[in-house]
Amino acid sequence: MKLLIATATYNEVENVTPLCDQIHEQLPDATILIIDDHSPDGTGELLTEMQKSHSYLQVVHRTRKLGLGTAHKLAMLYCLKNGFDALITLDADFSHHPKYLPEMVRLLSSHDFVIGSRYTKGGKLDYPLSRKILSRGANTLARYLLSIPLAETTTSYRGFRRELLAAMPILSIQSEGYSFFVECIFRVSQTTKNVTEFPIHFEDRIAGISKISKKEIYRGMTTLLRLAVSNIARQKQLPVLPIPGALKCDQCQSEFLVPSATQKLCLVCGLRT
Ligand SMILES: Nc1nc2c(ncn2[C@@H]2O[C@H](COP(=O)(O)OP(=O)(O)OP(=O)(O)O)[C@@H](O)[C@H]2O)c(=O)[nH]1
Ligand SMILES: [Mg+2]
Repeated sequence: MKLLIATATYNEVENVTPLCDQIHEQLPDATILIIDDHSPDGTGELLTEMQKSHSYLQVVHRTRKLGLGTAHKLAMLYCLKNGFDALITLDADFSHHPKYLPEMVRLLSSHDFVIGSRYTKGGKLDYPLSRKILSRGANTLARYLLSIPLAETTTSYRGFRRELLAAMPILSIQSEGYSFFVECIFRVSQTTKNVTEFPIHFEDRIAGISKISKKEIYRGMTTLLRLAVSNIARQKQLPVLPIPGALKCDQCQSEFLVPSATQKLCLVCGLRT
């Protein structure tokens, strides 16, 4: 299986080298894709340097902070465009430990979608109590309001088979920040029933600081309500739009120009036209 392991980074200079090394140790044949949003701490420069010694590392340098959701959307399209059989995504801060990657790959051989789960039997979460309550509440709400047959619905430690990515309405996912993950899993569960989860121990980040803001939490709640309405109304699954390619971005020439609310958005340089 030709595997793509993707992560998004914003100020992860202390984490990227050990992360790449540990992913490579677990899955020596996989390609690693890192999408960096011009991190002020020099993550992007370090990645450029690392590419000289890490032949399996591919990097997309975006010109500014374009959000976690657009980075993951780009990873999904990158997987499809570059002929990978499966995509696995994870955070760069070791909350999603690379030691679980072989189990993820094993489960992907018989499932369209796999998620590393803090809330299934055997899973564990190291957050402080207030964040534990917030996370548990959001997961439970999402599970029941959106009829998702999984205990974990928000974390980004996920595996997708190529066939699923090709069949799901990736380009119709509207969220650009953290709420991308709940919207994405809702569309996954509408596309396939062959999904599974396995327990992980989610450790709080070892290095660097958190980027989640109160605004993102608020956006998460409004996204959940928007999707719940669509679920209750039993809105039909959205059309699967063709993967972009014919049109190139005027500014950076990338082929990752996708529809957004009223305009087109370049997932690489952020130009809206
Ligand atoms: N490219 C990109 N990556 C981002 C952005 N925001 C966060 N990230 C990365 O996304 C991953 C998750 O972000 P975190 O800050 O760890 O979010 P979290 O796990 O909810 O919060 P903490 O673990 O408490 O820090 C990390 O790898 C971040 O570096 C962004 O705007 N752009
Ligand atoms: Mg984190």
